[in-house]
Amino acid sequence: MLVKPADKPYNLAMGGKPLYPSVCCCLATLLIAVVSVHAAGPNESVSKSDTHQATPVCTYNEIARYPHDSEAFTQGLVYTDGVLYEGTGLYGESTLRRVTLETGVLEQVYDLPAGYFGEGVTTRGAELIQLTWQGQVGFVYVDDGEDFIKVGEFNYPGQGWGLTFDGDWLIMSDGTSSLRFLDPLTFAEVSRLEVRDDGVLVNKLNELEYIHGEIFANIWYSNRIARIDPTSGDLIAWVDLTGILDPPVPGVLNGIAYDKLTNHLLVTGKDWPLLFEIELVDCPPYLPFFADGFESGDVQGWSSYFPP
Ligand SMILES: [Ca+2]
Repeated sequence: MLVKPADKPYNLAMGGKPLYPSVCCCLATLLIAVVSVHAAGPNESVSKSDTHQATPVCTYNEIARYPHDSEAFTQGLVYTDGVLYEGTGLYGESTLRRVTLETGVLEQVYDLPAGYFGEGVTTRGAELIQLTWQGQVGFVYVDDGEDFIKVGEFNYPGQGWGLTFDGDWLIMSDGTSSLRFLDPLTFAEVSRLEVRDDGVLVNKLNELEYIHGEIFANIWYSNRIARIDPTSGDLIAWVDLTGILDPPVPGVLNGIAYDKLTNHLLVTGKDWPLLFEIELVDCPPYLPFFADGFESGDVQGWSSYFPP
């Protein structure tokens, strides 16, 4: 029997990850943010020297808000060349979809087999890649404008959570503090990166987006997004989206896409009725070594293999 989030806060019957945060978790997270000048991962204890510099916390300006399918259990979001793709989860309900940003209208939907719980989605040239949570399989599709056509599969150990592409490597989260870098041709793991906030591991890295040479990651059960240096794994800043959906719904923030033409982020959450276009403010600048404009979804080193 499938357990929907409206029926039960934790899908323990599926042996799965809990779907909604508890009030305690939210209060604890808030308390950490208030009492500590060192903003840390929401699920980590904080024990640092006062000589350490606090991690900056970015805020945001809302540019626009768009309708979003309130039954879309968002697990992946990517915006490429003006096209918004979304992956949704839950057993028997998982999809890959192309969506009109401004209206939220579903242009195209691909239903995953009922035994797969869809997770992160990214683009790699003309192809879309989608993870599954515990299925240990990823799917490769092409969008021919009318249908999503599945053209391949690959396997990986453990769980699949978020996915993005930096032009050279696929970057994948698995619910821990690790990010895996995968060869985009063979899908073999080539390296791992541990993510830390001032030395403290940041767990539950979820939906990802590669932006201006940085990795942005939703933190599961949190209203925060981590900006991660892909070389060191160190946090550059937090992005605090607390209160962006008012009134809130039980589903958590999960979905980051990026419009490189406007430098705006597109963010939403699981079963959220709205998708927000935002700009970051009070933020440290993007990493200085990256200035050629490459973003997730573009093809850099692999262009000879994946024509646009
Ligand atoms: Ca994304």
